[in-house]
Formats: sequence, structure tokens, C-alpha cells
Amino acid sequence: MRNIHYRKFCIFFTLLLAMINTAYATSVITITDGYIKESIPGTDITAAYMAISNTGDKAITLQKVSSTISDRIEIHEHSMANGMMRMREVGEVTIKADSKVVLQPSGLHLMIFSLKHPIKENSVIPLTLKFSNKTTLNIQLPVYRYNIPEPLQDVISEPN
Ligand SMILES: [Cu+2]
Repeated sequence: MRNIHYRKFCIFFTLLLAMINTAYATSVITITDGYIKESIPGTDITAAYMAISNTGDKAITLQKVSSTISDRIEIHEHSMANGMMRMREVGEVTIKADSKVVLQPSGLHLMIFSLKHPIKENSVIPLTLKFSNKTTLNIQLPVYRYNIPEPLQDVISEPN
């Protein structure tokens, strides 16, 4: 019973915030500053970034990301290994209680593979985020040009 009520509350909040600006929130999770980079001509991959805030008193994990534009979205992290910038899949991201995690160029990011069509600046891309507290957030991210600020090569040279 309590759970059903909570979900209704989340949906209400998500819709309300979607109308006001590009922040998305449940009662404890807030997504801000989200964007996707324009896909690079000739490739079918790109990356998405955002800040995820958890104002609750328990850690919450982002477990899965999906979208109509791709069947393969992974959570990645950049790291330095032997002086080289590398990316690896981390599977999920945990946001500690009362904390914020920022997905940003050269750090954690959402790697989007096998785009079903190229994505261009001035469009908006839907993403669905599934969290460990049984919350699902549907968000819309603006598309920005790829020439800011992450080195292009990091997106192209995806190690498998
Ligand atoms: Cu990546």
C-alpha cells in the first residue's frame, strides 16, 4: 500500500518537474544537468552525462539505463592506466545517502552503442533510469554538439 502511494508521488513529481525545467526527481533522486553528445558522423555511438543527487538516508544504485534510440547502453568509467585514458564498464553507479554523483566527460558516463539513427543537436532523447529502490525515472536529455569538452578519441576508441 505504502509502495503504491510512493510511486504515484514519484510520477507526479516527475511530470511536474518535466514541465518546469530539465531537472527530474523522485522524492529522493534528482537528475540535473543532463545531456547527450551529438553522434559523431560515421559512428553509431555516443555518450550521455548528468548529475544524480540522492537526498535520502540510504544509498541508491542506478542499475539500468534504456532508451528507444539504442538497445545497448552501458555505464562506463574513464580511468588512467599506464598513462593512457581507458574506459571500462562498471555495470552500476551507487549514490551514497545524501550525496551526488556526476557523470561527466573524462569520468563516469553512459555509453550508448548501436544508435538506431544519428542524433543531432537541438533534438531531445528519452532515457529510462532504473534504480535499486524500485524507482524508474523517465528523462529527456538535450543533444549538444560533440566538440565540447571531452576528447573525441575517447568516445571513438571504445575497448571491448
Ligand atoms: Cu565509455
